[in-house]
Amino acid sequence: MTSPTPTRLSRASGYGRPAGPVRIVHLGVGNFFRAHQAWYTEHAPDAAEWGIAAFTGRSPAMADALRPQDGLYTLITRGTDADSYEVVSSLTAVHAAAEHDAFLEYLRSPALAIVTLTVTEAGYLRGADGHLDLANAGVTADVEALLGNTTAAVATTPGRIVAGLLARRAAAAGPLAVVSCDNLSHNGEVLTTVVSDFAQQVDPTLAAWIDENVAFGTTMVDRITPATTEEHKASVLAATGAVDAAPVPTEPFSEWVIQGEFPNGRPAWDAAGARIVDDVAPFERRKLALLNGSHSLLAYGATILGHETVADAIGDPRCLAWVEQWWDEACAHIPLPAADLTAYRQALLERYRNPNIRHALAQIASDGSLKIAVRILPTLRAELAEGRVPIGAVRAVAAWVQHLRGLGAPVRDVRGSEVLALAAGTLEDSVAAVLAFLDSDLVGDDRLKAAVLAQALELAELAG
Ligand code: CS2
Repeated sequence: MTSPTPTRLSRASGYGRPAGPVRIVHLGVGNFFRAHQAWYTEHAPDAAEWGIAAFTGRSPAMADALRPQDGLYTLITRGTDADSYEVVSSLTAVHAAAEHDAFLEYLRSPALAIVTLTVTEAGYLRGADGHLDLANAGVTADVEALLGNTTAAVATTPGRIVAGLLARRAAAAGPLAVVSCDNLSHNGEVLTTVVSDFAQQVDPTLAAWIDENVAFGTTMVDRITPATTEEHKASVLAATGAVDAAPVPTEPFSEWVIQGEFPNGRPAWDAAGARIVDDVAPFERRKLALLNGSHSLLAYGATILGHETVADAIGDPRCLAWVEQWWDEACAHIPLPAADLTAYRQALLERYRNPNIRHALAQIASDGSLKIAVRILPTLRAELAEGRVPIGAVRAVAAWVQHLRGLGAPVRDVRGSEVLALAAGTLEDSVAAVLAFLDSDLVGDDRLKAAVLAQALELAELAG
C-alpha cells in the first residue's frame, strides 16, 4: 500500500471549504468547542454564510497551531469499530486572547450575530453568592482598565464581554445573542449575572442597552473530547496524508440543546442535529448529574484504584457499581420520564466503554472545587432533604477529600492553595473542612459527616 504524500493542511493546498464571513465570535478555542459547536456549524446547511472568529484563552498555543493551516483542522471521530476523518472549515479566523482590538472590531460589526463561550466553569469568576467575585484580582484590574479607557486590553471573560458590548453600543451595531456553552447549571443566567455585575462597575447605563439588545442563551452541550496526543497527529497523517498540528479526537455521540433568542439570526444548527427547546433545564440536570457527575466520581474514586481512563474504570465492576448507585440517586431528582433516563444511562455506559476514546481521568479531575458543586451537590441536597444519606453522592465527596489529601489523580485546581488547605490535619478534620467549603449548611449534619468519613476510609483501604 502506498501512503499519500504528506501535505500541510491549508485552503491553498485544496483542503476545506472557502472561509465564511465572520458572524460568530467564540471565546475559548479548545478541543471541546472544535468537536462540538464548530462541528454543528460545519454541518448546518447554511455553513457557507457563518464563519467563526475564535479566540484562545490565556495561552495563545491554539492560535499559533491553527493559523498556519487557515483555521482548518481534522476531526477524528473514534467509534468502537472504526475511525472517520473530516476537515472542519468553520473557523474563519483564530486569534490569541491578547488580540483585543480584533475582538472589539468584530463586535462593532452589524453582521456579527452571536458570541459563544467555552471558558470552563472557572471563567465565570463567580463568588460564593453567585455574583461576580469583585475581589478577584483579574476583575479588579479589568474594571480599572475599562474605567480609564473602554478599549483598553482586558483579560477576564466578564471583562471581555462587557468591553465588547461597550464597543458594539458605541458603534450602534445592533442586537446579538451571547451564549454560554459551559457545563454549568443555568449557564445563560450565570453569564447574565456576571456580565451585568461587571457592567455595573464600569458603566451603569450599559444595563438598559443590554436589556434591549442582548439575548443570553442557555445551552446543554455534550460530546466527550479528550486531549490531542502525538498519536492523533500520526493517525491523521497516515489516514489522510495531511500534516495537521492540531487535530481533535472525539466520539460519535453528540448532543446540543439550546434555549434562547437569536435576534440577529443563527446558523441552522437544528438541521445539523441541535435541539431548540423552550426549557433546557431538565436536559442540563440530566447531563450534569449523570454524565459529568459520574465522570467526577470516577476521576477521584477510580484513580485511587489505579485507573487512568474512563474506559479502564468502567471496566472495573467496583467502579461500575459506584456509578450505578450514583445514577440511581441522581435519577430520583431529574424531571424526565424513567424510560428516557434508562436509555440515557445505557448509552452512557456504551460511550464510556468505547476503547478508542482514551479519556484521561486526570484531565476530568481538574477544578473539582467548581465541578463538585454543579455535578454532585444538587442530588446530595435533594436526597438529604428527603431524609436519605445518598452513599453514591457521599462517595464522590469522600473521593474528592482523599484526592485533596494526595490519593489518586494529582490536584490541579483554580483554587489550588485554598482547597489543598482543606485537606490538612486528620481525615476527620478534612471531611469537616471540605463540607464547610462546599456548603456551610452541610457541615452541621452529623450523619452526613460520618458517612463521608466512612467512605473516605474505605477508599483509602482500596488504595492499598
Ligand atoms: C468532563 C467533561 O472534563 C470534564 O470535567 O466531565 O469535559 C465531559 O467530558 C463533557 O462535558 C462531555 O460532554
